[in-house]
Amino acid sequence: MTARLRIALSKGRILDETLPLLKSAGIELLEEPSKSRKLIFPTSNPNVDIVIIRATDVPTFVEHGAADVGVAGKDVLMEHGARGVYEPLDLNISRCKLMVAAKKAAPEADGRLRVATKFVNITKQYYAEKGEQVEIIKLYGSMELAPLVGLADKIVDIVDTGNTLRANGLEPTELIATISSRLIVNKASMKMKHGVLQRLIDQLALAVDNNR
Ligand code: PRT
Ligand code: MG
Repeated sequence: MTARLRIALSKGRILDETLPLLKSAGIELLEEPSKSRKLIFPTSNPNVDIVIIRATDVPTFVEHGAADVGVAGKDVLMEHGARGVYEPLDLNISRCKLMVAAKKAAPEADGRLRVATKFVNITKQYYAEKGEQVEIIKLYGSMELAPLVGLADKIVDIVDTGNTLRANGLEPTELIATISSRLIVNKASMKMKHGVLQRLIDQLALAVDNNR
């Protein structure tokens, strides 16, 4: 008997860039998720289905075994902690940088630096390691707005082309980490479904190499 597998992905760039990799492992969606309100999708492999959830929820699903495997940005994994999952493969997709940014030619803040971000844990750790006391302001999106309206001196955000920063008169000041998306695996699944998971990891690794 072949073990059943559930894969957790998020809509958008991760789904778009993971599907071709899964295809080379013989796993294809049977319907277009953007045209559906479903959350669980069957695939061309009767033993595999795909759940499509928020990017930040992927580590939670995999950690608790609600999905056996998932794909998540390293930023999301760093922020989540992701201690409860294996991270066997860098898929080398959805690449970007996690950066500190500020208004162009902004003077250094007097007093305690205010940093707006959705990456509260990463930001705390980054400034703690620098030995700098900062006030972190948690936002859920549109971080770029914060320096423009005086909510914060700096932001910590994802940068790809830099167009979003430029369009808002901001510039990157420090690199925190280079980011790509990773395959993550539930620890119990890795033991219980080792054969089928190791085969999937090997097939994906081959597809990643062919993309380089
Ligand atoms: O959008 P939602 O709130 O549902 O979740 P999410 O933003 O976490 O998901 P999604 O799909 O936007 O991103 C998934 C993953 O893709 C992230 O966790 C990153 O690892 C990776 N990734 C790669 C990016 C980008 N590139 C990216 N450009 N994530 C976000 N962006 C955004 C960024 O937040 C900023 O607003 O694009 C803007 C910057 O892009 P440039 O090209 O203007 O610099
Ligand atoms: Mg987004």
